[in-house]
Amino acid sequence: MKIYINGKFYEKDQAKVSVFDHGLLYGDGVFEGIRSYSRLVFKLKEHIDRLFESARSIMLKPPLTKEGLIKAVILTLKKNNLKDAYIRLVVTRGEGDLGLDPRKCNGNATVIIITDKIALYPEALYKKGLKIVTVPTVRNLPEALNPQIKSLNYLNNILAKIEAVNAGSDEAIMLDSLGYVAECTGDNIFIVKGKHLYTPPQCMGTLRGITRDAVLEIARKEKIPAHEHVITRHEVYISDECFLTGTAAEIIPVVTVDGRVIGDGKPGKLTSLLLKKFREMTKTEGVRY
Ligand code: PXG
Repeated sequence: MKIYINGKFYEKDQAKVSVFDHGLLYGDGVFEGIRSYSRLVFKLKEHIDRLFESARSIMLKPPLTKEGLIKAVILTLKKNNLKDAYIRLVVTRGEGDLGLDPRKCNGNATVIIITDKIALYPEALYKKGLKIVTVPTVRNLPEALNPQIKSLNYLNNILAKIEAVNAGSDEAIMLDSLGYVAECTGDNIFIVKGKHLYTPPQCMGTLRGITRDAVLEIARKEKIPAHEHVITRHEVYISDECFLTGTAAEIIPVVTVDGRVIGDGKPGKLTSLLLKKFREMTKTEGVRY
């Protein structure tokens, strides 16, 4: 495995950054999780745009242009000869003396690109569906650490994941500070009621997921009415179908939430249709390498 760090490639056991990197010391940095399918990188431009937006918000200047980063991602995929891959793109504030002040890093941001085989939920779970719970840890307040910033500081989500695991559950629903459904630890959430699709708006504690956007795009094409609307736990409990979306999981059905059975307790029809259309999209759209 060849890992890209600041323009050079290293074997896995040699791929190291300094203990003074502010990404490690303070979680000061941003990242993206991207996937490629049969040598097509899915929504690469959208991921790079989101990375640059996260970076701009925390006043971190990536050392490469968008085009330069795209080239670096493609080069890393080629070097590793991966047809289907999970790509982790990380930009940290870089190496600097102790202390929060980003100026200590002198603008020497670190770029890391790891490409690996994809580790997914087992296929059986797509047929069976996930059992998930709502957890006590609420999603970060947008006015404190906006969830739109895909930063290296993921403790908010990790705490929620720990609570889900402790409850013997596959995933966690995180609420926003008003008690509305926000998202899961690394996925967005959708419900189906009647013929309508609902997902929380991105303004309160919800990352604008690229898979979420792809599902909304498919819904528009298929003339499925889709709404970005606040969702309560009650609305999830009485929904006909529920599913999660994310780069790693794609579209995965949910069959119970807080012990309430969703619909008939099996992955729903609309969920399966959307997954089928999504997989078609990943086969035809993307940047080829
Ligand atoms: N919400 C959060 C909080 C996320 O971190 C998503 C939604 C889905 O977004 P995309 O753009 O992927 O549809 C994410 C996704 C991983 C991993 O390594 C991925 C994410 C976060 C943490 C880990 O699987 N991001």
